[in-house]
Amino acid sequence: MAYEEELREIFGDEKECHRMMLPYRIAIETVKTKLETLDDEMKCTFEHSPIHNIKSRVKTPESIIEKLHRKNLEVSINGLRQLTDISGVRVICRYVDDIFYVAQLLLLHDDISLVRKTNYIQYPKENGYRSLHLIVNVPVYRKEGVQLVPVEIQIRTIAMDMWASLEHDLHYKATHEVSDNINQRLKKCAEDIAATDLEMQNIYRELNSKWKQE
Ligand code: 0O2
Repeated sequence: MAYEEELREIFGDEKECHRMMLPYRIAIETVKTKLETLDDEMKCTFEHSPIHNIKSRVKTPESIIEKLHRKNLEVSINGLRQLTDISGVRVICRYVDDIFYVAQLLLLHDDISLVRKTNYIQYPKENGYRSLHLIVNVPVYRKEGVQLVPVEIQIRTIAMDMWASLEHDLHYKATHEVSDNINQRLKKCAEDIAATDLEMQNIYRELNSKWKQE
């Protein structure tokens, strides 16, 4: 099937596409509201805001079709329903401890169910990538009834986000295959950043316990 045909087959015209992607946008808003609320609560209770900022995106039709091909899935609505990262939320935390705290608090919500957790912090990817990934199902209430929508939540520190953004940018901008030497240097940057993250975490813990004692 030609690319234009595939797009039309799954997403229809612009209006149909907008309606079809609505549950994915609602699921993102639901997760963002929960995260903002828990951050607010932490601020009020502990005078510490674990979340630095939140980004989100709904995968574009083009990128959905590219992924269906890459994953060898049927290029159809059924194939699309097997993707778990159409709704994506990225949570940027201040310290490493905050990542696990935010994840733990979010998963306490009864209406959120965990589908998959991948801990790329304890087990970084071969290239040095670090983040905590959660796939959760979120109920979206519409006039047709309730629909469970998967959302991919990536939780990482400011420092991990800096590495991931630049690494993505460098690979995207590269005009030819990136050499082993460059990959090794990028991995070393990720390791240095991870060590800095831990030291910042330790400094925070030390200062915080002192402030608490005063
Ligand atoms: P976008 O636009 O950010 O969504 P997949 O890679 O999705 O086919 P899997 O195993 O489901 O397979 O995904 P994984 O590895 O858990 O995480 C996918 C997403 O995590 C990626 O989304 C990136 O956002 C991020 N990610 C994973 N590995 C790396 C990495 O090595 N470097 C960087 N910079 N980001 C990474 P997409 O689909 O690439 O794009």
